[in-house]
Amino acid sequence: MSKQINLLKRIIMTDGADKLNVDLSGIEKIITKKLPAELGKNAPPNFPELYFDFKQEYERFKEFILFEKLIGKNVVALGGGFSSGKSSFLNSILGQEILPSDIDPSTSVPAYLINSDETEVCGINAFESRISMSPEEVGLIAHGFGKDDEDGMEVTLGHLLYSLFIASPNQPFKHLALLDTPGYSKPDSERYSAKTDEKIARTQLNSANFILWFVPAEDGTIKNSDINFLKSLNSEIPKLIIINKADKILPDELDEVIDKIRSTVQMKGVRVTDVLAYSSDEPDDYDRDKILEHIRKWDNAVTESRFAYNFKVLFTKCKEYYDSEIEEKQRLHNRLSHILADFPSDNSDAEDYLQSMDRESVRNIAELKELKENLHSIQNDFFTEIKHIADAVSIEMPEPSEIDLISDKITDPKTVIESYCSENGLSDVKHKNLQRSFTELLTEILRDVKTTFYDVASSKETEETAALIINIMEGI
Ligand SMILES: Nc1nc2c(ncn2[C@@H]2O[C@H](COP(=O)(O)OP(=O)(O)OP(=O)(O)O)[C@@H](O)[C@H]2O)c(=O)[nH]1
Ligand SMILES: [Mg+2]
Repeated sequence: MSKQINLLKRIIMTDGADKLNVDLSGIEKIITKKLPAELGKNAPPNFPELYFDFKQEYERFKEFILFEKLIGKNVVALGGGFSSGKSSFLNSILGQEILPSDIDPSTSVPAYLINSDETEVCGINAFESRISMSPEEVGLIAHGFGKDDEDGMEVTLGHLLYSLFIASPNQPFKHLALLDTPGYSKPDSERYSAKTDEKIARTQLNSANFILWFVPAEDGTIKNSDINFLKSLNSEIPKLIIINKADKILPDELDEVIDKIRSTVQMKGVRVTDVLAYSSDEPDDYDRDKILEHIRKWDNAVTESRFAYNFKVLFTKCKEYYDSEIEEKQRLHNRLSHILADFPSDNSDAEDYLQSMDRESVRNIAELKELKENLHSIQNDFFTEIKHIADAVSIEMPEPSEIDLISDKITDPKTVIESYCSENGLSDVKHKNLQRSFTELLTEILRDVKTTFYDVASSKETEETAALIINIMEGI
């Protein structure tokens, strides 16, 4: 306990000496004041969720500033249900029991692991100060100060920390940050704070460049909640499913589970790189080498930071909403103008009423257009400010003028080919099979060429690629 108290003192009594050296007040004013005040007017119905994700993305961005060794690294995030063995997997890959693992939910703070010549551990507290820690102290974070008899709640040091950074020579991937996250589901959600909830896990995984998703082998299948969660993640981020704790079932059963999960994810439309088996208890017996091969490939992949794309989602969704509202009001205005043009002259009350409706729709259109312009100017202010900060700390970020060029709708080739086929009457079974294999091939090739291809390729280019493939298919 005295060790915990000592760490607690350092977490809460920090003098702030190791604070951020960049001024974030301008950007935070935009995020917390200007954005909700302006965009909150006539906002899309899902604005609260979009705004939540946006703020979370900003928290991820801040982590890169707080721990500058993350800059330039590809992030591989580990996700999955609680106790699916994420932390044990990392310990086993590192050959070092650095992360706490337990039958109870044990990871309460997201932890980034990077390669470094020297071992260094630090945590970020609620005041955004850095607290240096010893590797042994990482284990203390998950443990509490004893459960309260009344509600069974336990306060842990994890409640006081935002994130952890562990640099170690045992982390073998020089260009990767491995991100251990708290399980997205908890056994008894009443007892766990919102801090560890599904939404946070989602933004953590969506900010990553690659995802390892853990499914315990003894579950025998992939849960619907996992499928729904995976589907809610950006489909462009490569995802490798790991059937973990493979030692807990018989080899024959394992083969069946792998086949079942492969077909389930395919049937449910979740695009995954592969489904492989692992055991931290018996690492040599399963697909360790294949998993490491994927991770090594990711270590050498050239990726683009996801920040700009993820920040843009909020602006894009608001713009799409304004556009659809403008379109609807425009249609109403056209219809009313049409009716009023031939309106019988003997019914002036009705005509007055329709005219006032028409004036209202014209006013609405003007207001929405003004909101759209404001939106663009806030987008510009936001990206100008964030670029300024990003430049100061060498985080890659496009110029504000380039933001509009980031593809709004990320088009996956399968969808493009499928819609092309149905529009062109090519949807018979034979073509469907061909279509699937070509799409898989295309997806695979493009993923190897450049993971972020779809972030930068305009949908026209993707469509042209798809059309070319269909031409080849028709020639077979
Ligand atoms: N038999 C077996 N048990 C394992 C394996 N991997 C993890 N475990 C056990 O499963 C439990 C949970 O492991 P963790 O590594 O803490 O799981 P986690 O996904 O990090 O859990 P949270 O951080 O709470 O979400 C622990 O008791 C581990 O000892 C494995 O490969 N085989
Ligand atoms: Mg864990």
